[in-house]
Amino acid sequence: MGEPATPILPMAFFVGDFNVGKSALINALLRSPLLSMSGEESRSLPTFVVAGAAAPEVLGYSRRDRRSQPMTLDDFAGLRGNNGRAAKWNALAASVPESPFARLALVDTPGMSSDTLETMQIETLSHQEQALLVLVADIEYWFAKHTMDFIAYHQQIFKRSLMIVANKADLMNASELARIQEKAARRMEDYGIVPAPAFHVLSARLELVRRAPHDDARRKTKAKVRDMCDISFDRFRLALYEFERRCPGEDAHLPLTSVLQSPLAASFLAQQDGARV
Ligand SMILES: Nc1nc2c(ncn2[C@@H]2O[C@H](COP(=O)(O)OP(=O)(O)OP(=O)(O)O)[C@@H](O)[C@H]2O)c(=O)[nH]1
Ligand SMILES: [Mg+2]
Repeated sequence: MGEPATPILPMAFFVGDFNVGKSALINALLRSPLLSMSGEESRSLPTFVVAGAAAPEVLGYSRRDRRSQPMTLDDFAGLRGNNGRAAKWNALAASVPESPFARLALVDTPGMSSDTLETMQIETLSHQEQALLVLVADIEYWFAKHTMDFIAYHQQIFKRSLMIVANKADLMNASELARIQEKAARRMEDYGIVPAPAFHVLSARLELVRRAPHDDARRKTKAKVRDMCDISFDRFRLALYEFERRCPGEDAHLPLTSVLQSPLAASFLAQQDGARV
């Protein structure tokens, strides 16, 4: 109503099964443990993370009155899983100085079961050209049929705006990793996933402590595996920068409330609501 239209921010949606490391990947990109990670199934709230000023800012989008409300970092951190307090909110947003992306919002989404091809109901996202889908799989399940079904399904919707991450590569040995990497495109194409999307085998865990070479997780991982994971993570990071660069727009930080109001976020949240009914 007389206000300037909210700009459409590019957004990378991290999507995948429970516990595959969606939140860990975003934390690794930020190199900061902003989002809670857990080994248990948790329907975490969709969380939009953008770059912001010196001090972090967080807010919740209230389910009842559809308004954004500021919250403290402690409250934000306490909203793990789908506990009673989380039910009040539809989504969370955070702006943090650690984000290396000028405009790209990193969107953590609730885990879902790829086994049953549960989806996020994202068939009709408006401004889909500004959205990148980062499909995250646990590398342990790379050879499972449901992993391929999951990719095939989302590729039909997202065409080329799709990227695959096989996470937890630190749990494999170097020759297994090399074999998976080498054959990934062929495996997807054999499955009818054509053209095969970009594929990244990496480790969020190792990346999170990349600047801490004496950290146990890095020390206990074989050098060859570590190097493969680091190189692969750098490529993944670069691919996200390239996506951001391809999306039109200015590099100015928006107020956090307008992140959730941007048409792409709004259409994502509307569909999530529908999915929960
Ligand atoms: N070994 C290993 N473990 C990881 C890696 N990334 C994440 N994890 C662990 O996997 C578990 C799940 O990580 P999360 O980031 O919470 O996974 P998620 O996909 O966000 O899970 P939900 O939000 O519950 O769907 C945690 O215990 C993490 O510490 C990794 O690269 N290597
Ligand atoms: Mg999570």
